[in-house]
Amino acid sequence: MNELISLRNKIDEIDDSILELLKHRMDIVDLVGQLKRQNNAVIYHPDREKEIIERLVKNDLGKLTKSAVEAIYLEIFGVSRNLELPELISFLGPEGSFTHQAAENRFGAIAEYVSLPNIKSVFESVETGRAKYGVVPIENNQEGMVKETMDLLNEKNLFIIAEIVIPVNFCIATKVNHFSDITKIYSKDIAFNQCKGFLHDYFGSKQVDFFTQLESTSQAAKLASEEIGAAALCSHIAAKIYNVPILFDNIQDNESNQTRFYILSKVDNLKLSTKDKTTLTVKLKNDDKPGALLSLLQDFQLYGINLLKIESRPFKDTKDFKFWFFIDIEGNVLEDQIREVISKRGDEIKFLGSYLQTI
Ligand code: PRE
Repeated sequence: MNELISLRNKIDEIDDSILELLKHRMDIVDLVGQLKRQNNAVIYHPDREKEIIERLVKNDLGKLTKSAVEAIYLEIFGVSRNLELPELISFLGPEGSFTHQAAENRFGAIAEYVSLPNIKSVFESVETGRAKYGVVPIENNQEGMVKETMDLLNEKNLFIIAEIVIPVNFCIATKVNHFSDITKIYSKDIAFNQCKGFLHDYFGSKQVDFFTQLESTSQAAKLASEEIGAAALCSHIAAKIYNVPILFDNIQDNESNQTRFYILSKVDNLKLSTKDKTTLTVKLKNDDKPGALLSLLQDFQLYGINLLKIESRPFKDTKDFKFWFFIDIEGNVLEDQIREVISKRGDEIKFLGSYLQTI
């Protein structure tokens, strides 16, 4: 016991030092904030944040993992940004959704968040200035693109300023200490489906009513926090919001399930980094003539631009079966070759944003 007390005393001393250093860091961040406000500069700089993390993880990390360093620093950046300018971030809810998790991963736990019921309302909150940034899903690597997000980007005048990729990880959160004490598991249909293997291995002998389906995994976490013996199959963030300990983590059948999200803003926040991506929508002018798409692709080739993604979407305001394209290319609009192609193609192309490429 004496040993525990002495170890805890050491931890207290270290925490005091960490706090002093964090205070010092925040004094400097405050000066950065003052400078930025004077120059009307953008507060959020994902490229600078990435640079800091990449520099730090090159060090000897001891018992820390790279992702632990990243998680700690994303919280610090969140506190920094809030000090520089408190910002409201809207996301596709409900609270505890994977979009909420993506938003928190990027902006930290301290930022102010608002959960909105659909993707359109996230766009509107940013358009009207009620929220500074909006977070919406754009793609799941198992299910494909989120059509509503592509269509709204084409329709509205907002910019993509960053992309976030997070693994779709599920956990079992419960207040009981051993899985055999769990009397009920709450979750949503999709989550039950994506964790069949684990549920079969651990709870295969249970009756059907042991598994109770709800509207959202956050509702599941809430019930797990209230009912004795109950567990939730949910995201990390849902467990965190309702303060339910995680008993099993990463229990999904498919390890490679990932979702990509966009951060939307009213300003384009342009900054050149080492590996950028530019998103465009394209309405081809001569689409009734052979080779219309080929001519665009040839321009990309001519200017040395690598195509990353091309998706077609229907025009909804005509009776024809015509379509436009949602395109990702490598590079930044600040670079000559991309500017030249955009100006050469004229009003065929709508620019949606250049941002740091995470995948
Ligand atoms: C800081 C905070 C927010 C930015 O997104 C990037 C970095 C940080 O905490 O290091 C500081 C800052 O505002 C900046 O370097 O521009």
